[in-house]
Amino acid sequence: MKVTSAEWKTGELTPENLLSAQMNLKIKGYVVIEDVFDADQLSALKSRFSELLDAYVEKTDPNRGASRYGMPLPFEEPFASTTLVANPIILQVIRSILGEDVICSFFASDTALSGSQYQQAHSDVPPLFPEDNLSLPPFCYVVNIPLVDFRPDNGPTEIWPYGTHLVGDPRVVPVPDFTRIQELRESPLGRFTEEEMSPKQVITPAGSVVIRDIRMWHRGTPNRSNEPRPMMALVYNRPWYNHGVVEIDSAEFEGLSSEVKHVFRKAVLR
Ligand SMILES: O=C(O)CCC(=O)C(=O)O
Repeated sequence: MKVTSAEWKTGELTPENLLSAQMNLKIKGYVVIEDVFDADQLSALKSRFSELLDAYVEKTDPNRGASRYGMPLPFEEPFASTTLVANPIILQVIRSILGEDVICSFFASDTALSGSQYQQAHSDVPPLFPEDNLSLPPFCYVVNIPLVDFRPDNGPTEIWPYGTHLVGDPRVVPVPDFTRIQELRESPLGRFTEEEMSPKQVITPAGSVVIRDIRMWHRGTPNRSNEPRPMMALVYNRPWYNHGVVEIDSAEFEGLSSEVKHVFRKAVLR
C-alpha cells in the first residue's frame, strides 16, 4: 500500500488506510508498505550490509539451505536508525493489532546468493498451543526489508497467503529444518503446499517493507541472477513472547531515543 505524504508527515495512517493494513494482515497474512526508505538510506544500508555479508560468508557455512545465509545484524547505524527500527507508520500498524507494548526481539537478515535453490514452505514458528488445534489471534509480525528490488529471477520470497497463518494444528503446520529441505519438500505436507496450494512471489522494489504474520507459510526461492538478494528481518511481538534476543552495546543503548529504547527494552546490553 502507498502511504500519502500527509501520512508520512504526521507519522499516522488515516483510519481508512490503517483498516486496510489491518485487513491485509489479518486476512491475507501480510501487507507491503511502499517507499519507506529513500535511495540514500538504501545505499547506506546496502553498502554496510555487503561488507558484513562478505566477512560472514568467508567464515560461515550456508545455514538456510545451499548458498543461503541467515546473518545476525549489529544494532548500530545504518541498520539501527529510528526510521527503520521504530518507524512510526510500521509501528502504528503493528501496535494497532498487537497492542502498544510491542517489543522487537529479533534483528537479523536473510540473503539468497546466486545459485540458491527452493526452500520448503514453512511457518517460522510452531503452533503456540500444540496440544490443541487452535486458530489464534496474531502475536508476532516479521518486518522484512528488501535491500534490492525483489524480481522473479533473483530469489524473491514466496508466500502462501489467505489463511496459512491461522492453521493451528501442529500435524499440518510445516516448521523449518533447513538440513532436510528436499526430504520435507517431498513429504505429504511439502507436496501438498507445492501442488495443491497457490503460493505467490513477493515482487516489490527496494525501499518497501513487507510486514507478515510470523506464522504465514513462506520460503526462499532460487536466485538465478549474479547478485546477492539481501533482506533485513526484524521481529515485533507481544511483550510476553520472544522470537530471539537482540544484543545492544550499552553506550549505543544510552544514546537511543526513548521510543527506540521502549521497543528494545528487552534487549541484552553488552
Ligand atoms: O530469504 C527468503 O526469501 C526467505 C528465507 C526464509 O524464509 C528462511 O530462511 O527462513
